[in-house]
Amino acid sequence: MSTYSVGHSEREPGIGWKVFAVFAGFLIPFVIVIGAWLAVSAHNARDEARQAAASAKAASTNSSTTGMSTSAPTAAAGAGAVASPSFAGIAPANADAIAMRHAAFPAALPAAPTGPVAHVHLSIADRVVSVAPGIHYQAWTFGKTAPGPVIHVRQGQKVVVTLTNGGMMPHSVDFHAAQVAPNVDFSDVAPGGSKTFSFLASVPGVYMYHCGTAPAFMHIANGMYGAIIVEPKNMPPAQREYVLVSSEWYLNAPGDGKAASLDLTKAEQMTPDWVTFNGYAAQYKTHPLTAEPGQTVRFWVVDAGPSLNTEFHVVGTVLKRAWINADMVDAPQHDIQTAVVPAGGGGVFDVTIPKPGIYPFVSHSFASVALGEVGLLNVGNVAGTMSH
Ligand SMILES: [Cu+2]
Repeated sequence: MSTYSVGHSEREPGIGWKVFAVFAGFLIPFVIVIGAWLAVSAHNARDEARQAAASAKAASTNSSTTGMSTSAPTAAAGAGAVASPSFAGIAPANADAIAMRHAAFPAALPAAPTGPVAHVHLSIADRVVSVAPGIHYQAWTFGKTAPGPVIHVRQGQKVVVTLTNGGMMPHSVDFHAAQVAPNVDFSDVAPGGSKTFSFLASVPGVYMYHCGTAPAFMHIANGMYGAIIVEPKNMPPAQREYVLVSSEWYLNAPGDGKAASLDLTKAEQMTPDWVTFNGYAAQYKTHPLTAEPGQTVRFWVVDAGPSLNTEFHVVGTVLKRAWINADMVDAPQHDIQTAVVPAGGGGVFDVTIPKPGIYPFVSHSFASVALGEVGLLNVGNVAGTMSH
């Protein structure tokens, strides 16, 4: 028995190894087949991911170029869309000469019409505009420029707006100064069409106007905005009055050759190539605004966005009077260093500078200065310039 027992115990491993060998004979090929299948699946998955990324990029490129001129653009660039690289600061070799030749957007506040009614004519046109020295952009404009014309009316006037659409798609105009039913008065005008509506300029301030056609984000980013000043009845006097409209530009190409158009992904990510006062980077550095020592200079500032605020600041002085949010009914605040003008909002700021010199005005969000949101106020017609 013991032998048997021993023998039995000695024979058991032998049988086990045979069973294992037979089992392994099936198992090992099975594992190899499964492994090969997993490897092929992973390879296919990588291919599919690459194809999806390529399609997304193609869709993004399409929406940034041809999509801009279609009649049914969408608001979002699409999942996985990739922004084009930054074109910030690109300048041709003769950029300084181009900047000198460029006629600066007139910042001086135009006169308001007299009488009880102010007639405003806005013509929409697709135009190539310059946004920086030598940099061109295919814009949608009010009145052939971006920003559109400065509109100045007086509190209590009836504003009669005639909008004519010379563009390729429906557009509209939304006045932040108006209190009207937007679905009626801010409704779309078809290409070639025209409409007239009116509102009472009852609340004073400096307001944005813009195209409100969906997606308004795209229409604003393409240049369809401007400022309307509803001047209060009793404003303290100012000897110089300037209007500044800040905005961002998001380019799908450098724009130093062929005009760039909108990179919607870049706009969604709020990574502009240029940020400007009155549509052109640093134009009032080359062509400074002017004042005499001791004069009160009033800045009517609108931030058109579409997305970034302006932190308005004048270097070398304080904002003596500041109507924050363009609230012109309550008394102004005094002696402000920097005031936020929110995207879609406005502010009115008075400075009085006794000493001759060159005083930069900026958005103190300094990335915007680097991208062009800077100008100069030359007090006393002094020589030289000033970097900031
Ligand atoms: Cu529009």
